[in-house]
Amino acid sequence: MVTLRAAGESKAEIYAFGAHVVSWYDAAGRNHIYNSPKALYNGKKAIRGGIPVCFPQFGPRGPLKQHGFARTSTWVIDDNQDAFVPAVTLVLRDSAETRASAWPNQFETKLTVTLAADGDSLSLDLVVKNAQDSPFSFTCALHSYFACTSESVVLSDFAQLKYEDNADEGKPKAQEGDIVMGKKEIDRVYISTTDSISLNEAGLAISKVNFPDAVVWNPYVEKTAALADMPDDDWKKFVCIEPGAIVEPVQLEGGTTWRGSLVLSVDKK
Ligand code: TA6
Repeated sequence: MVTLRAAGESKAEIYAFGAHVVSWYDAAGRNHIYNSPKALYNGKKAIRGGIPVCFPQFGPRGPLKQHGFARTSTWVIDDNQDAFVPAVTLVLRDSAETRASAWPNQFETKLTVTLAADGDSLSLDLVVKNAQDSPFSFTCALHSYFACTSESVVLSDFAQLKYEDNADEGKPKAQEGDIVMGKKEIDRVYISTTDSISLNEAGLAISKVNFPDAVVWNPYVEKTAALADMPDDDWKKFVCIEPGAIVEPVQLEGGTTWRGSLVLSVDKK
């Protein structure tokens, strides 16, 4: 695990397994990331909570296992780290195992996590390089579990947007007004979303670049009871807002690079 530190009580912790951010404490010492106390850290199962990197497949949208192999692979720390900046770059490259998978492409994926000097912002930059001559496509998301009281969360940045309702057989729908969380299972892929999203209940500003879609998820009672690695009541303690490139797979020409960014900031309004 890499720990980044900056002003005040700020820190961020990232596991090499999955390049998985598991905490971000702001300068005042508030952890904005939810982690399940029943998460497994066995190097096999994806860690429940934090910010799983879903790549090269989001969800069941393709031939790979749910959310692809990136979150259950061990990434390596990139060589040229600047020890004086609270940041770390982790790298995942194709391997015999991935080349034998149903997504056999040559790639190099990097995740750079940067803690701002004042500790009140954390950014994640995901860079995917096509390391072969032929093109490939992928879907991805930063599956962020934000610590908050889900029953108090109202999201106002999705009005009028189209979404796929995965709590209702994936039916295409349109969002009317605010999303009120904590009343039922919410599992929606919002399409062509705004790049600034406010999680007011948690005092968090979420901004994204080049992630056209965003998933909003809270499993509520029944789905949470079916999760072995989450306490039954913990649906009350988080909302997932997951910037992603999901509905339209990214088509990447040989030798080219795709980049998506997520910046989380304490909302100082
Ligand atoms: O958050 C969107 C989603 O695809 C949900 O459908 C739910 O399955 C969630 O991801 C968690 O997936 P996981 O494989 O981590 O249990």
